[in-house]
Amino acid sequence: MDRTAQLTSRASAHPIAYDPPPVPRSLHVRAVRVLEDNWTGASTVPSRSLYPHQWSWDSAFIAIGLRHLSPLRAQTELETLLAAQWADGRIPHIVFNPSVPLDAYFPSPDFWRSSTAGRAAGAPRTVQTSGIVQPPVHALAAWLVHCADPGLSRARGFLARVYPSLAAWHRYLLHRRDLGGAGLASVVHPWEQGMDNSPCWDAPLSRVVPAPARSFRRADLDHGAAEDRPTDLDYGRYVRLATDYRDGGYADGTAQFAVEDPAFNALLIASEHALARIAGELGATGTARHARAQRLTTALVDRLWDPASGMFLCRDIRDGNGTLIPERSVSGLVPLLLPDLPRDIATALVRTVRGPHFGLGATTRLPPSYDLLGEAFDPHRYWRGPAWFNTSWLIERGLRIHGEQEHADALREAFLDTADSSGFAEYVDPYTGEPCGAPGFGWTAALTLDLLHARPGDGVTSAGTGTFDMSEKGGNRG
Ligand code: 9WN
Repeated sequence: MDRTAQLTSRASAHPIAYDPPPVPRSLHVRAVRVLEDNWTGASTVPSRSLYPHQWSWDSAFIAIGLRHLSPLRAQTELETLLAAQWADGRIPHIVFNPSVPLDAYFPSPDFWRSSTAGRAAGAPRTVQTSGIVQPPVHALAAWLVHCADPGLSRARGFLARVYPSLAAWHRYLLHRRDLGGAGLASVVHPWEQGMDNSPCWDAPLSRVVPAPARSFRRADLDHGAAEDRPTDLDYGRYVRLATDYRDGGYADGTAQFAVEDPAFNALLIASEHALARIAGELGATGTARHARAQRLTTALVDRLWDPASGMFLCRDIRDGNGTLIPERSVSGLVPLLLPDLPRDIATALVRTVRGPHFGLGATTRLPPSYDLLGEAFDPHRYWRGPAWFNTSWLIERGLRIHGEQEHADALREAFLDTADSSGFAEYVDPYTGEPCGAPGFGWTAALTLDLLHARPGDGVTSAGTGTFDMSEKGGNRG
């Protein structure tokens, strides 16, 4: 049976009340092909050319799409990543594939030296990883993967096996990374937040002395256009921060770059709600976790909400005053994902994403990564303007959760059209949809499958319920 037929037969074995729009078979098939091409046997690379290893938040998004194709492969994707977790709880941002040549990606395993430099922090001995992290989408992904086939999940003990790792991961972020002392997690490198060269980092990065250009060789320019990628100066600073972290044994607390970011923390909150659901499925009570997620939401609003901008901003923990960074990034819209957000804040976020700074539904069809009116805006350069598919997926979900069905439907349609017409590009020009970066990108294809096959609101309830009630597909299909 081919995969499309498998999917159809699995879906019909579990009839659901929602009548989804017809799935364009050819788009489904094209997205599946990307995921097949990028599959290594145990995980999925973001891109065969530019990113030939396993990336942390990519794998979480990829698992969310893979669950519609093969729940087993989706479980395996997450299990492979978690097998590289450090003893202190961190999930590394890259798990290196030992069969890929060292010069295929920079920084390579011999830069991070995880098994030696990371020994005190509990890096694994048998697998090489980076030493920084990425946004915690994993518990949310694990729950959604479980919900796609609870019978298989239970038979394999999937949630029981991943729960302790996910709990340790959240503990690491909430304790070791609370560098601002207000309960939120800080990122200590732009790569940790996932939006590498966002203009939000320009001010905190300007205090970092770049590593000399001759001390490293970028591999990304072998595959990507220089004008679409971060600059050499950015790279010098990324290398300096990573080198200092490594040379300090990956111990937390002394980083010269430390930022509280809205998307990173919103994803942590969404994942904490998911972990509560997972605990419930395993027979424990998730009440304490839901309560913690609500406290975190309060901290997020207290620390990062900026009423004047109508969105969340980043807080620079190391500038001497802990000030909000006056740059509008798509990161500041991602908290829309949270059902517990105060109503007035959710309303303001919807207004902002549709207003002149992001232009959704007016000048753009997908939300740009950065303020269209910002001085640093560039429609092609990495996270300084182009539209990305993972953030579009998160905002589509947020719009739906907060009852904005019409806007969510338009964004879903724009996502699917653009993913298809761009050849599942890594990112696109927000005005024209012109493809940029790597073609055949993992999370673009995976999230296409999710938007094609998931029920709207799948895994979450709408706002106002006080919890993330993600039970609609889980719990009773085993
Ligand atoms: C550094 C893999 C990753 C994504 C990030 C994206 C880019 C790496 C790079 O690619 O970052 O981690 O080399 O630029 O910014 O979000 O996870 O797809």
